[in-house]
Amino acid sequence: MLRIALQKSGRLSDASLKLIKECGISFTNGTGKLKTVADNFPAEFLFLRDDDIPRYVADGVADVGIVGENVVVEDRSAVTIAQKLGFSKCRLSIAIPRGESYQGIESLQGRHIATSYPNILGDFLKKNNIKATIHEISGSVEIAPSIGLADAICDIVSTGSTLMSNGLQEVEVVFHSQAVLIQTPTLSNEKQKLLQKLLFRIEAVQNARN
Ligand code: PRT
Ligand code: ZN
Repeated sequence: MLRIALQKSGRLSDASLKLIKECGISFTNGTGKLKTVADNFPAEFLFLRDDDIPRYVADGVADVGIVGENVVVEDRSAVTIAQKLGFSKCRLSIAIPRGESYQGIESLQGRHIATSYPNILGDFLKKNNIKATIHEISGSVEIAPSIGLADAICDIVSTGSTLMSNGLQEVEVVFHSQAVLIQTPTLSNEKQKLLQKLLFRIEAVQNARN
């Protein structure tokens, strides 16, 4: 049986469940249940917080999982991206207070940047030869500049309206993200076959959508 980790509730949940359903896999999920077995495919679903999914998959507690690429890359767990899924698209961007002048990335030299993505941001700054101080905070990153905690932020942007309402302007896109299917690097032959079957169905769903 293939163990599949999905986000319990959040921005990935609905689209993940829809994809599974369109793959012809059905299950009855009682409210609040954290585990359920599919009716018509040898699979078991685990419902987890998205941040925990890469580690569960890396540890082999789950064989595969659906999570944002941003979380996978930040987490640095030993997992493989088996398939990009094309939903929950967003970007990780750097933003500064609106009206502040910005002359390109050099403007970030020596500044303080608040983020929940210290690894991805750190790599980006290093690649661009920028020395800045990263302040890791776990939520409400957008208020950091207005309370004097940082000069800039690096956070997930979708429509841009959160930046706008916090008086911020997007100045650099650091990373483009979407939901991805991740897998444990070592799967048994039997599970590998089940994954191939699932990937085949996902591809068919994606082709039908385009
Ligand atoms: O509870 P759990 O830990 O499972 O969920 P979570 O609250 O950590 O994550 P969740 O459900 O908010 O997001 C899951 C994934 O959806 C993220 O990891 C991204 O890959 C993807 N995604 C897509 C987004 C957004 N769009 C998004 N807009 N994740 C977060 N946002 C937030 C962002 O942090 C910011 O606060 O929405 C705000 C910006 O949105 P706009 O539209 O105002 O720009
Ligand atoms: Zn989360």
